[in-house]
Order: sequence, then structure tokens, then C-alpha cells
Amino acid sequence: MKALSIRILSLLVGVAVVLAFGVSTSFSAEETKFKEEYKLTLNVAPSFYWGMGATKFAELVKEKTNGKINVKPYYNSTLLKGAQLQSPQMVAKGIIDCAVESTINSSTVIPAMNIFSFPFFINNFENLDKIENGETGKAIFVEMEKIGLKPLAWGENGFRQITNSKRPIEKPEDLKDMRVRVVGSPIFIDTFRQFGADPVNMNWGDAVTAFQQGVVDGQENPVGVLIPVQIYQYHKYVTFWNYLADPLIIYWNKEQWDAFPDDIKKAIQEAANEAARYEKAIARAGLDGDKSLNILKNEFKYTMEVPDPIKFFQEKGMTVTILSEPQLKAFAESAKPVREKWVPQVGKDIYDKAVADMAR
Ligand code: X2X
Repeated sequence: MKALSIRILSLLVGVAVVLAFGVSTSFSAEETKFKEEYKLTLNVAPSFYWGMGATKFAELVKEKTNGKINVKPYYNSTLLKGAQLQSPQMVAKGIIDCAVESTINSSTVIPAMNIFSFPFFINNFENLDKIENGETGKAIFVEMEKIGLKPLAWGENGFRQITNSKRPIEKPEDLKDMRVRVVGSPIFIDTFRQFGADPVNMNWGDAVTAFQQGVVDGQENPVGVLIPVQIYQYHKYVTFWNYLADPLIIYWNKEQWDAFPDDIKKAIQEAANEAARYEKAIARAGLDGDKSLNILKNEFKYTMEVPDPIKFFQEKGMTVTILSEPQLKAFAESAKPVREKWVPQVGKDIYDKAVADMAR
């Protein structure tokens, strides 16, 4: 009993010392407004292209705010215990300060974001850029602000490609009865059911074990995930079909953002723009001719380890299938009912904006 009360007493003294010390060495009035650490969530590891973007953002924020703002990335959704679809709520509530997140992982909270997951709808970089920089992108940012998120910049996970351990996928029937791991977002389940596959939704944190153990036959992700995760260890076949786009958005808790002084806002915004440009170039490297490789070389003095993803997969022994126009048409036709079903769910206005943006 006595020992316990001494321990409690010493604990109290400790706390008092920390408090007194904290007060006596307090920072200048301006600096005390900032947290010691701003927590950033993202669903993947630092080695993923998306992870490299988050790391870059944290570095640039530190640099551009002269160390006043310290963003710490928490990779692999550790702050969410792997529940990747919860990032927008957690940032909106201010439990997490900011994020570099996939639109897929916010799509259950912000339905408009499902426009990117429409199968065989946005099928190339040009269309994607038109949508992000156009009326659709603007409208999505407005939706984010409504729920308490301040969007800063578009990054990119990439166009998602399908891999599997069974056979080359060239037509919808090739997916028949194939067990495919998908993100826990309903449009993915609809799409793969439409192709006759057997989709299984699973958080990314559980997915790699499922590939290892052969619990699923296939999965779909962009090269920026497939290369670092060494997908060729599990799957021999990859089909490049650009069936849907997966942008990232760098965003901040809005209330916290609004309270930042203007110079801090400006510095963080610049960091987001620069990190997003870098990350997008990495995600597109070798998939858009020399364009992104040159951006990396000239603006960021960065040389890609894998400058040609398709060649890389071939060298790793994978069978790479690149769908021809008629093959893509067959998939697009097969997926039509999914797009139709989802128009009211994303909102007719968003859908119309996307169609108009792409036609521009
Ligand atoms: O779960 C996935 O497949 C991933 C890593 O791409 C996302 O977080 C959307």
C-alpha cells in the first residue's frame, strides 16, 4: 500500500515537473499554435509509389514551413488498424490531421468519388487529367469541403491492372469463377460479378497473405503497387486494361486548415502541389512515353528504378497481356450495366460533368 502511494506520488511529481518545464521553456507565441506532430494516414508502405509521394509531402512541408509543421506519415493504415475505408471520417473528425489517400478509400463517404471506379469509363491519362482539372474535379473538392476536409492536390495510385495465377485474361469469360480480391467498395463487387468472377473484398493489409496462401486467384492494382509488392511472386499473368482510374488526394482536416496562418497555408499548399507532381510522374513513369520520366529527371533529379513497368514484368517471367481496342470494347460492353446502375449513386450531375470534361 505504502509502496503504491509512493509510486503514485512520484508519478504526480513527474507530471508536475513536465508541466512546469513545458511552461518555463515554452516556444514563442506563434509556434505554440502548432502541434508537435501532424499525423498523416495512408494505406500503403513507404516503398510504394504512393508511399514515396507521402514521404515527399512530409519532407517538403517541413522544408517550406522552416520546420514549424512536422507531418508524420503513418503508413499501412496503422492509425486505422487497417480499416482503409475510414480515413475520410477520421480526418474530418480531426482524430487524424491529414491524409494522402485513394479516392476509392473515400468513396463510401463521398459517393461522387466512385466516378473514377466506373469500369471502362476513364481509360487514359488525358481523360483523367481533364476530369481532375475540370468541373468534375472541382465538384468533388466541394463535396470534400462539405464534410470537413480541405483537399490540396491530386496525386495518383494509377490505372488499375489485373493479375492472377490461373490464365491470361483477354475477354470477360476468362474471369469466370475466378476469385478476385477487391477493395471493400461496392462498385468493385458489382463489376467483378458482372464479369462472372467471384469477388472477395478484403483490406489491403490482409491481401498479400491471401495472395501467398492462394486464398484468392487474382487482384487488381496499379504498377505502383504491383512492382513494390512483387506481385510476380504470386501471379504469373497480368493484363493491362486500364479498366479504372485510381487518383490520390492530399487532404487536411478543414477546421485545422482554416485556423492556420496564411503563410503556413501557402507553404503546405506548395508542398502538396510539388509532392503530387512528383508522385504522379512516378506513377506514370514508363507508361506515357518519356513524359513523366523527363519530369522526374529534369525537375526532381530522380531516376526511376523501374523505367519500363511492362518490360519489368516480362523480365520477371510474367505473361503480359495488353488488350487491343476490340478486346477493350468487349469488356466495356460487358460492364455497361454496372455503369448504368451507378450513375444515380454518384449523382447524374457528376456523371454528366465527367462526360463533358472528357469531351473537352
Ligand atoms: O486496397 C488497395 O487495393 C489499394 C492499396 O490500392 C488501395 O488502398 C485502394
